[in-house]
Amino acid sequence: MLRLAIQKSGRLSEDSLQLLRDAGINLSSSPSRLLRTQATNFPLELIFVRDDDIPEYVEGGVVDVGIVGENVLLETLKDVETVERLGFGKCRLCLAMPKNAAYNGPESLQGLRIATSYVRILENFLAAQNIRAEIHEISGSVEITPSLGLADAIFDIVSTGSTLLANGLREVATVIESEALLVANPDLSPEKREILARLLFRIHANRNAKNHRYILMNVPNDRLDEIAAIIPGMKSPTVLPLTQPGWSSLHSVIPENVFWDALEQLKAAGAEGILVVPIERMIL
Ligand code: PRT
Ligand code: ZN
Repeated sequence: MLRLAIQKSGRLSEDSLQLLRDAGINLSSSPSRLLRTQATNFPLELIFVRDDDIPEYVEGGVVDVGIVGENVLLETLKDVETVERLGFGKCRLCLAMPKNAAYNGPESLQGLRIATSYVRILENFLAAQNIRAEIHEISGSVEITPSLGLADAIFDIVSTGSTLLANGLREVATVIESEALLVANPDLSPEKREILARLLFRIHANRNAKNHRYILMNVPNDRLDEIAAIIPGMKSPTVLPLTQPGWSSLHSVIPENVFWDALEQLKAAGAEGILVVPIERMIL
């Protein structure tokens, strides 16, 4: 049995549960009011906690694995292994100042009062830039401190930037980018490692599927080589004869991020009846 900690309620909760659902893992009860539950079809126990506690629980072996924001992990500096970057919960840790304050690089922060919940990350940044500033540790609503006269700048999480804007602040520097991470205790038993590997296999199959499309088209035989060369597939494409003489059906898998460009080129090169189909699961 592998024990996984996820955020009980917050910005990472729904995406963490969705990751498990996409991996075909069913939970024995609805997680909304519970603190722990088990999967019915996979050797996984789920514990719901505050995100700030996850690195410590994973390091101490209270749980085997956890899903936590990189920002939280970097701040807590716990000895855990990052197993996978999960691609959700994306945000950045930024320095922001009142919109009319001058900023000409990190030296503008010299001697200022900076409010943050991320003291350690900020200290490291300032030390690396050789800047001395007064750090004020605040546990929440950091954005409001400049307008209250408590700070000259803030260092906080930003995603869309609308909270900064609403508080009359502007982003002046990004210090780190963050996303949700799957982290593990470094000393997992071989049995737990194996369950984790099975979970990762499913996560990868989903990610690969999301990042690719299946593409089919009809191609005149005399253009087959030219058209096959356009397709940025993983392997050479499959070619099947059509009943109509002189034509073939060409199938391939292409990366999601290039398929629009490829479509235009394929059409221009004489491909017809092009179909692009989503892939449910993909194992490389
Ligand atoms: O109760 P618990 O301690 O578990 O939760 P929490 O309140 O500490 O964390 P939560 O749920 O707010 O965030 C969990 C994680 O989500 C963070 O640690 C980040 O890794 C990630 N994340 C992604 C964010 C944001 N985006 C985000 N926008 N965390 C916080 N914010 C805040 C931001 O600070 C601002 O105040 O949301 C507000 C809106 O942001 P804008 O820029 O879109 O306006
Ligand atoms: Zn928290």
